[in-house]
Amino acid sequence: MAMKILGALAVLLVLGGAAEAGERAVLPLDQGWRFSFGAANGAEAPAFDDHGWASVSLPHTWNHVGGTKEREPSYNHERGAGWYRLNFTPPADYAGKKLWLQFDGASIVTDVWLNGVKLGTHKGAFGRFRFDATAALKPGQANLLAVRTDNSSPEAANSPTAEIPPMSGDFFMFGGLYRKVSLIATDPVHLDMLDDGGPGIYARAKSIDGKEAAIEVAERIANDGAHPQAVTVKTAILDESGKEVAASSETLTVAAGQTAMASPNLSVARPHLWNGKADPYLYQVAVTVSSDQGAVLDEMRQPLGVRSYRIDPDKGFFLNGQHLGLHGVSRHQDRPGKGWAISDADQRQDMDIMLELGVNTLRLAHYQHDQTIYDLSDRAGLVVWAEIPLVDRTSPKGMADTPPGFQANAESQLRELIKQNYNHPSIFVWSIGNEVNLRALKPGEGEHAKPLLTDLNALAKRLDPSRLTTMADCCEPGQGVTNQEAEVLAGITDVFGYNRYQGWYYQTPQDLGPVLDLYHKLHGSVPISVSEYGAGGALSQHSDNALDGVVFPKGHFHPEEYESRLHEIWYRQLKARPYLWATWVWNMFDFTSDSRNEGDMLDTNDKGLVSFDRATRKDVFYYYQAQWSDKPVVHLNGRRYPDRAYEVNDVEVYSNAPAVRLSAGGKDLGEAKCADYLCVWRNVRLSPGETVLTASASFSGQPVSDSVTWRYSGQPGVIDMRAGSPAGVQLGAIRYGSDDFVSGGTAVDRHPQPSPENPYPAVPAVGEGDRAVLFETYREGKFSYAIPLAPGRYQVTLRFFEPNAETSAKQRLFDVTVDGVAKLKGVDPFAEAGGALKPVEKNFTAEAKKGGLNLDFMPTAGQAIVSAIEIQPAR
Ligand code: GCB
Repeated sequence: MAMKILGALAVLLVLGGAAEAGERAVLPLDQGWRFSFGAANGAEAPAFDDHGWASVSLPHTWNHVGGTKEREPSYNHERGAGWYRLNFTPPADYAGKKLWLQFDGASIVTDVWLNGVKLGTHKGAFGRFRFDATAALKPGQANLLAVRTDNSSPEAANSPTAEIPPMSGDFFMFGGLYRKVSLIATDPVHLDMLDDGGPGIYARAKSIDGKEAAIEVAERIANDGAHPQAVTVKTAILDESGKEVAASSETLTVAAGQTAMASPNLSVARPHLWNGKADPYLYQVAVTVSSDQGAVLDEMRQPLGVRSYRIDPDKGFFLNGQHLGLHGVSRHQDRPGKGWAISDADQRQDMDIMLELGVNTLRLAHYQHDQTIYDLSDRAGLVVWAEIPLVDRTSPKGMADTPPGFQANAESQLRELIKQNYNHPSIFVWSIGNEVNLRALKPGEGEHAKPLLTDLNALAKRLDPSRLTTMADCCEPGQGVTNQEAEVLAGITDVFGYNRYQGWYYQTPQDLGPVLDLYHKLHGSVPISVSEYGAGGALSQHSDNALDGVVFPKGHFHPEEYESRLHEIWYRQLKARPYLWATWVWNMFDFTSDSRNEGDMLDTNDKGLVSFDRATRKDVFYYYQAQWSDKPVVHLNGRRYPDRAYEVNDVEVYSNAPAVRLSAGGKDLGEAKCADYLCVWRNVRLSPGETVLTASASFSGQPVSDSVTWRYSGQPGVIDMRAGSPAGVQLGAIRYGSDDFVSGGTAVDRHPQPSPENPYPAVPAVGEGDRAVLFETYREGKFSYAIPLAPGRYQVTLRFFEPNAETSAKQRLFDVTVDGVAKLKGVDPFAEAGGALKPVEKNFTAEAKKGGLNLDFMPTAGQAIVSAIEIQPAR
């Protein structure tokens, strides 16, 4: 790009580096700011004394939320006005230039003053915007830039954000100048700087055949000079080596104070297609605006990818005529400590990790991201879903209809999204909303989302007829999802996305496929995708068998293993549905959500495949990497759960090898075949103390292996187990593992659903002391435990109770048998304890055979029940 970027600004230093003819000079304004949070009367005036203010550099936010286990002293979730002041001296030879202040993104409402002169206000936390600073700026002298950014909650009294989407959302709205600010100098005649933050050049391949691509370009040339200007606009298409492969010139006269359009049509012979990750070939559109004397007035380059695509409701996504199965992730733009104020290096690291995972599509949720990530996507060949932050609501709280101010801002954010990103070949769909039928769940709070969505869709089609529109739905009823009040939104946009959490927030993980089939059938002509699916996974929380207990989505126990299991079940169903045009995991990284208090973190959504600090790839990361990337993957699960509750464990590996070999403590345990990228060795017995497990496979003769060290500190032949719970617990000297080795029955947790306000809801205690915790969960029904004990005689203790206070004796009767022989007969917990909610303990000895100890719980009335199982070798 013909741009000169001046080095970091030293405050009060006159900067050198004049803009040469035709070059835009870009002066980064990232250093030397003063900052203060809260009202600061008169802070826009140059004479205002900001000595007491903090010294900060950009990107910056005052908020510090998310990614911690405790409230730390640095925690700051204050929302309101933050003031920034910068004293700077731009080069003297900017005189006579047009000068623009560019903000790459500032949150949420931004007011800008230069030398006490108000330049303007921008509303919206994510778009780029520019103000004309020419009249107020003093080249070669000290200038004072004052900026107020206000991220007040839309629900605060007299909030300036009251009509700016998003009204709410599962992500924290950080405040401040969280992206770059720069001063750009152009000639008075230039490519339009005030076109909704767009580049002023908009190029697309209008039609493509094997022989040529017709490229349509729209260029906006603004004349801010006092006289009409005759200009020649040269448009060239350069190939990757920089060679000109097509060019055209147009001469026009731009009236003073006006903007004129040049609309060249070019043709690229034998176009080299932008073909996703396989070949993300980029051309550039180079536009040169020259005066009639031949002097270059402005120059700019934009990326151009020549590609075509279509999305079929039954067959999915086609790029350049070829089917491409799209699999990827969603991404938010925050980091612990930094919030949204992340660096270019952070953006690149995120992209590197996503590419390491093997994604070929990205949903950049729930708003416009920084240009860096779209640029990187262009170069990596990713298929991007880009969206505006119309989340949860289409109107302020309590209003059913969208008020005009809200509509105007949603439209303005959509214009910014589309114009600023029009030239990115990676972007394929514009999304106009996320879960805006959520409120319809609550009678009386519902909204009429359709009028706004219909208008936004039409606007997107007008601004960019070459791309498809989409949106993400949360709540369409169907298949057991009974929120019948929710509006059906499928069909408003060209294609559609369903955010689905079967098995996490509702229903079971197996319910995902059937509900998609239903929607596919109901909306046969609408291509559908799964725009979100995901589960929480806490790095420090583990389960011996996560599917055998109750996991509360809003609770404090989100075992990492549960996240893995759900993804395995979900993704198998998604892969089996070729009509889905794409799927996106929610989410690539854990992210800030101040409404959450769950898993092992505060203010954090832990559905990432990678931890918030990007340091830890959770096990499930490798499940997807094994199937999406070209990398040979052998990953042993469970490295964050090295202290095992049981002597005998299943060992799992994610791998893209057909089979993997395992050794434990140096002993070869043989090969396991990998079905659906998962290779499992059942009932691996650990030695007392440490056992090193090593999994290895050969990839075209190259060995790849992975090791973990597990420890078992209990006694051989001892099992202490909580039934119905995915979590173990230590009670005095006894370490109980989670529910395991079981088939049948239902796990029950007696706690009410936790909430952020009450993450540990109380439950009436059964029994006294520590042991009461065992009776907070149970398994009931008809069920069996096949406990992998070595042959021998064992002492068995079972603990249970009658959970139903409204019952009486003889309502629940069951036997417990071992290999068909009754050890307990006609157990009646109510009768034995003399009432409900009272603990019962039963003991017997039993023989384990070669296949272990098989306990069968056989109801004869009602359902069998057990809360704890304790086994030790009989003396
Ligand atoms: C959704 C939302 C997303 C949330 C996610 C969750 O459906 O679109 O913003 O973060 O659910 O984790 O609950």
